[in-house]
Amino acid sequence: MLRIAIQKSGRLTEESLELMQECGIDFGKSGGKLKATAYNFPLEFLFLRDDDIPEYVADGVADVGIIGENVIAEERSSLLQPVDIVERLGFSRCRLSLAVPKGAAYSGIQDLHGKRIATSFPNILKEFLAQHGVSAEIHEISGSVEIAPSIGLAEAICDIVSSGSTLLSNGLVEVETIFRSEAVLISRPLTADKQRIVDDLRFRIQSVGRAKKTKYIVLNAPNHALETIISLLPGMKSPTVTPLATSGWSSVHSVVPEDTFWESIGKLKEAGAEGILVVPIEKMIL
Ligand code: PRT
Ligand code: ZN
Repeated sequence: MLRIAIQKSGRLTEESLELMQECGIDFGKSGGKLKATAYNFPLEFLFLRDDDIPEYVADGVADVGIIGENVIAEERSSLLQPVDIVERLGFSRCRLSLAVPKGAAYSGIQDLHGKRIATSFPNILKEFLAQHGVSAEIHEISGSVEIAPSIGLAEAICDIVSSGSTLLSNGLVEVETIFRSEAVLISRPLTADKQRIVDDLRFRIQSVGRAKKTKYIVLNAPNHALETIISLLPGMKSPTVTPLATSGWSSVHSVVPEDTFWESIGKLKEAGAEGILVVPIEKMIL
């Protein structure tokens, strides 16, 4: 049995649970429960505050955990046992940025020399400032960092930014991005039995992740255009081509990457493709 720590209630919770579901792992989570056990996979869930997850994994209370990369980067140096990122999960993307009041003179990171910077991420900030040879005073505060300049606590802040609207509504301007974050799966060193379960879980996560980045495409093509159309569809190996009942026409099946999808569709139509169907893929096993 493997124990996974998941945020109890916050920005990571919904997508963490959704990912488990997409991996085919079912369990009953009711209300304020702190623990749950999967019915069909050797996994036990612990629901915790996100800040506690790295320490619980390091101490062995949990074996693995889902956490924002910013939190593990911040806490890593204070953990007594090693904890590693074993999988990037692609959700809860955000950045840790430096921001100054709108209108403040800022021409580069050197302008922060001797200034006070408020943050909840002192370790990441300290490392960034050291790398740039800037010596500033770091004020650690645990929440509402964005109000620090307006109450005279600091000249700049270092905080998590997603859409940027919190900075904007507090009269702040983002001037440097110091860290990019997404949700990650962390693990401590495990016994062979537990490692096998983690490997199985990672295999499922990767299959789900690949499927999200691709679409299944089915189209009809006149046989004279097949060569061009096939060259536009790399597929996993090569596209499947089957004849249609109408002579001179074929049906072509393939997978296309999500990021070049619209570009591919345009080229396929130009080449003579018709009746193009695009279907989501649930899992992609390599
Ligand atoms: O209660 P618990 O301690 O478990 O949760 P928490 O309140 O400490 O964390 P939570 O749920 O807010 O965030 C969990 C993780 O989500 C963070 O560690 C990040 O990795 C990630 N994440 C993604 C974010 C954001 N986006 C985000 N926008 N975490 C916080 N914010 C906050 C930010 O602090 C700022 O106040 O949202 C504001 C900025 O958002 P925009 O959209 O206005 O720029
Ligand atoms: Zn927290």
